[in-house]
Amino acid sequence: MKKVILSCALALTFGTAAASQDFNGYIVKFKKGSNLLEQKSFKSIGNFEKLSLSFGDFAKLTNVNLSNKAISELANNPEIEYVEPNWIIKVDPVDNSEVAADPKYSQQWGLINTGKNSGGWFSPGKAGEDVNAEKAWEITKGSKDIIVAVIDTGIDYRHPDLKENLWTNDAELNGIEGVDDDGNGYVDDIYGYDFANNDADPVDGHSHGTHCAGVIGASHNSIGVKGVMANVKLMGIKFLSDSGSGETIGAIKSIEYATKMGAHITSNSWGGGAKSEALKEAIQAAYDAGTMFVAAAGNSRADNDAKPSYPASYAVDGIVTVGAMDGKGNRSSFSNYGKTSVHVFAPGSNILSTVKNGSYKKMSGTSMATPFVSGVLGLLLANEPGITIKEAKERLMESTVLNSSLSNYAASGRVDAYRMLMNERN
Ligand SMILES: [Ca+2]
Ligand SMILES: [Ca+2]
Ligand SMILES: [Ca+2]
Repeated sequence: MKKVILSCALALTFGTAAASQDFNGYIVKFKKGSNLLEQKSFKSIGNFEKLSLSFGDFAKLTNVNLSNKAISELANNPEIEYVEPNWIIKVDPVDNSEVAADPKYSQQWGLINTGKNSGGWFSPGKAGEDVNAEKAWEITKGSKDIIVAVIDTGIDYRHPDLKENLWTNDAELNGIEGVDDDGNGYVDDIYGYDFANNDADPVDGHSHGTHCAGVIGASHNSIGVKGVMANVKLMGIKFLSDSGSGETIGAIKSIEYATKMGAHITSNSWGGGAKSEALKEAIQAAYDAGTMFVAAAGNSRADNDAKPSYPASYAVDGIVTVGAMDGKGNRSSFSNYGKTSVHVFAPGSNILSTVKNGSYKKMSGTSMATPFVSGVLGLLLANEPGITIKEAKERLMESTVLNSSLSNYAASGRVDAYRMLMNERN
């Protein structure tokens, strides 16, 4: 009886999803001890890429077009836990302003909103509607002990404003070319990994990931912009291609890599596809290992309480979902919201940060609000080593400023790094 229910549910998911959501092949989860993958008859179904993850044995099934009946049969195999589509995932859409921006701190209203921040593509804001970074920096500017993984389109790790704050895998940095020096399963992964192209070079050919990285941790030096954290280690994990799209399976591998390599926080400015059990399990496994998952609420102007947006809406405690606000402290017009499912708001309109090839640009999106929160949480973890991620999420949410303009849109309000560090609570 259980199997019938399962396959019905599966068919339903596929039926509704296929109409609106793209996917590439399938993710298969095997039950413990299954040796199906070794069996010849099973291999004839299609091309299986075996994946042994910390939370189970999986395979990515590609080069095959399965009928609903074939999928049901597969799902009903007693050695298979579930089969689901390998969704296509994209960077949250952003306004890619081509206007060259002068790299000046005075334009970074999200850090310190004077109400007069200038710089071309910016309408006057309201003083104080920011994450209160300058006051927070009197307490801490971060620490090189904190690793924040940017899971995105990669990072321009040669960017003069980022290169001092990059995570490196020292065993590989000082190791032998062509050899997996630290035995983590990946050869020459010095700055992170590229799961879009399956190589060890997570350089950013898009700019979205580099922009997020700069919001978190651009150096406080004499050039360009400042990150929320002056000191941090940024891990570059790429699963979104240079055109900005990727697959669920790449997201899963990225989260597993970040967790394994000791990231405290993963910053996730992407979304798309329908629900994936395997992706949820990856986020849960990261949480169980002590890694926080900060997620963009999405840019569809939609209510996530009514219609879930993934990965932001998975029911995993470690997820912090971030909406975007503008320089006046109002919800950015594009931002998703949710009285229960969106946890906090942060600056996300007209955000100046680093982009590829050593440049700077303004972008807008919940994609930009997300790294603000990753950085703010990084300050807390740096200042209070040993704080649990559950406590950190509570501190973040309970110390927000409860703008009336945001009160219908989130479980709390606008992030305030200083109040959070001072343990001020609502
Ligand atoms: Ca390695
Ligand atoms: Ca090596
Ligand atoms: Ca700088």
